[in-house]
Amino acid sequence: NPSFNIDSLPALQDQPLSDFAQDMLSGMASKPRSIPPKYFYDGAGSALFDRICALPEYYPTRTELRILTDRAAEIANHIGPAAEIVEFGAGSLTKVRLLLDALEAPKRYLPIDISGEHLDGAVARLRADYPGLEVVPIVADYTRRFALPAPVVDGGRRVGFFPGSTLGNFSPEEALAFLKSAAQMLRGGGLLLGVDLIKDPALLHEAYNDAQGVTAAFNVNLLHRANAELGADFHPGNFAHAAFYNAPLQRIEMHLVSKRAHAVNLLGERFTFAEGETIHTENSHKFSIEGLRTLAVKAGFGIGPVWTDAERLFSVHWLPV
Ligand code: AVI
Repeated sequence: NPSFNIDSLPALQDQPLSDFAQDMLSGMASKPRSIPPKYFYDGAGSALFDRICALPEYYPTRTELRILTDRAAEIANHIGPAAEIVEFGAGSLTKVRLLLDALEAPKRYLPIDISGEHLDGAVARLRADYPGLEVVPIVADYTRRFALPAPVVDGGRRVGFFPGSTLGNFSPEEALAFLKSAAQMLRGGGLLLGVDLIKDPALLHEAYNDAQGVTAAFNVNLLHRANAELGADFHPGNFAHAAFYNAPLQRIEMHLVSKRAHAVNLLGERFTFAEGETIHTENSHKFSIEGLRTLAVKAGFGIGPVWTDAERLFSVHWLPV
């Protein structure tokens, strides 16, 4: 065919792989296998996470909300005037409402989240309820470098908000790197940071092994996502949810355990699984108040007050910078 032109064909093999594709390939090729937890949060995964937050066993969300509700005035007093709030991993934008109500009229709110789909709906609801507030959603992976718009007011203080103990999903090195870059971004203001505390492992076990199996569905959703977005052929029924407390490392670990010997095809590669072999999908580190403060100081923050609940399940720290 004389009109055939190879340059007009889509160069499939030259197309750059998405971050998810690259991280899945390297995670399946490594031993032990792993998938970074940030990939939990596609549309379906974010909705499952919202259901986890409402579970009777999952104490962190309601405990942190209670602390923020009960101590809002005191917290706002320590934070002082803030021109804008930057929230990392904003999700459904529920907790920030407590801050917006308590702080002295912030002008702008910058919610950052990896899931654009989830953020859009939440932003529309927030705008309707706070008509005077400028809301600028940023769809970004805040575990990597990203840029913030110029400050809304010259010399206006920027306050960071990082609730939910998402810091605990980073490795200790990643947590330090994140806090260092947050300290630079927030200089002149500070960070309001919520982290889960070390506690009775039985309580932790229940929180990550709920009776309704929502956490299991959240974990297995990673495989559905890989099938839908990368054309993989995971059979989710071949994997079981496992979550346990690793006491020496002070973290809950989540894994997907292969129930039988089988193989999976992913982006032209074939990966064999032995029975009992696991894919490590998440670490959720638990902190002591002193441990968190040491980390914050290493990253360049000062130490402000900390608020906890009566049972000392969860902690909210004000870290000025
Ligand atoms: C978002 N992150 C703090 C949750 C946690 O507890 O580590 C994610 C989660 N994984 C299982 N349940 C909830």
